[in-house]
Amino acid sequence: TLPSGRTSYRHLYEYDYELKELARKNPKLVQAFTMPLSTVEGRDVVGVEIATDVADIADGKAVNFLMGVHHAREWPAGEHAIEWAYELINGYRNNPEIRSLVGKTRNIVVPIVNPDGFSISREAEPKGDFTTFDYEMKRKNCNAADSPAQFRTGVCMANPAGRLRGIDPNRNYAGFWGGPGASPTWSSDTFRGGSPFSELETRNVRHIVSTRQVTNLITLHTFSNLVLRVPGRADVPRPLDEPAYKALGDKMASRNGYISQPSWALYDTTGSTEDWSYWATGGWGFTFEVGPNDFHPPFAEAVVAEYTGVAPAAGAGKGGNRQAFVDMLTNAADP
Ligand code: 0X9
Ligand code: ZN
Repeated sequence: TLPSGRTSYRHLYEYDYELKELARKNPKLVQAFTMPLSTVEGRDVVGVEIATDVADIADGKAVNFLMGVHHAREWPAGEHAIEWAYELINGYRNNPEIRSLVGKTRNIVVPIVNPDGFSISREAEPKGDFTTFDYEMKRKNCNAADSPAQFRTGVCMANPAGRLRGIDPNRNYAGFWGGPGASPTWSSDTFRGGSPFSELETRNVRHIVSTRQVTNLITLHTFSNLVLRVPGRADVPRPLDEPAYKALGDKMASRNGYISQPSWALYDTTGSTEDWSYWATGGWGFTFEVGPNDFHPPFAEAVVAEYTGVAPAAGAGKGGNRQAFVDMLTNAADP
C-alpha cells in the first residue's frame, strides 16, 4: 500500500487540498506554498516543503526537490511525488531512517507543475469524435500566445485546439534551448515556446532552483522505465562529475529496475529540466520515466506497484521508486 493509502488517481483539487492539510496538521515539519506565478488559466501551483523547523530556511541544509506532472497526461508523475511527501511526513514519526534523513535536509515536492494541462487531461470526457483534439492525451501547457488567432480564444478546455496549443514545458528551459529534439511549431507536442523560460511553469521551477540550495532533483514523467541524466543531446559537453552522477543514477535504477542512461540515448532533447538545472547549479538532476507502457495506466500498476516495488513493478523486491527516492535523499544528506 501507498503511504497515503490512496487507491485511485487524484484530481487537481485533491492535490491542493491534501498538500495544505499536510501542512496544517504538521506545522513544524511541513509548509505548503504556492509558486510565485499562477498559470495562464489562473490556477495555483502548489507544493510543500518538509524539514525540521521548516520555517528556518536559512539553515543551510541541502534541498532535495521532487517534481511531478510537467506533461499533462502523465498522471502517475504527480502521484509518485505526493506519495513521497506522505512518506517523509509519516516516516518522520515512525521510521528512524527517514527521520534521520529528514533531519539533515530540506525537501520540496511539487506534484503538479502544469495544473492547466493536467486538469484538462484528468477531467476530459473521452471524446472519440475528433481524435486529434482528444484532451485526455494533452501533453503541453495551455498558453495560446503563439497559436493562430482562431485557436487563441477561450480556455484550453473550450477551444477546438485545446489539445494542440501550448508549450512543452520540458523544452522551454534554457539548457541548450532551441536545439534538436524541440520544435519551433506552435502545434507540435514538443513546441519549445518563443524563448527560454517564456512559460510561467518553467519560471516557477527556476525560482525554486535558483533561490534555494537545490543539490538533488528528480523530475517525474511516464513512461519507459528509465532513469535519465544529462546531457539531452550527444554533442554537448559531458558533466565533469559524470562518474559519481552516473553512479547515483545506476543505484536508483537498481531499486526501481529501470535502465540508467544519459537522456540522449533515448532521443535528443533540448530545453529540458535538468539540462538547464545541472549546468546552472551543478546539482544533480534526473528524469524518471515511470512504468513500462502507457502515460496513465491503471493506478494499481503505475502508482502502487511502481512506487512500492511490489509485483508487477519492474523493481519488485528491490524497493521501487520509494527506495530510489530514499537513495537520492541519502545523497543529499551525506554527499
Ligand atoms: O520527451 C520528454 O520530455 C521526456 N519523455 S516523455 O515521454 N515523458 O515526454 C524525456 C526527456 C528526456 N530528456 C531529458 N531529460 N533531457
Ligand atoms: Zn513527460
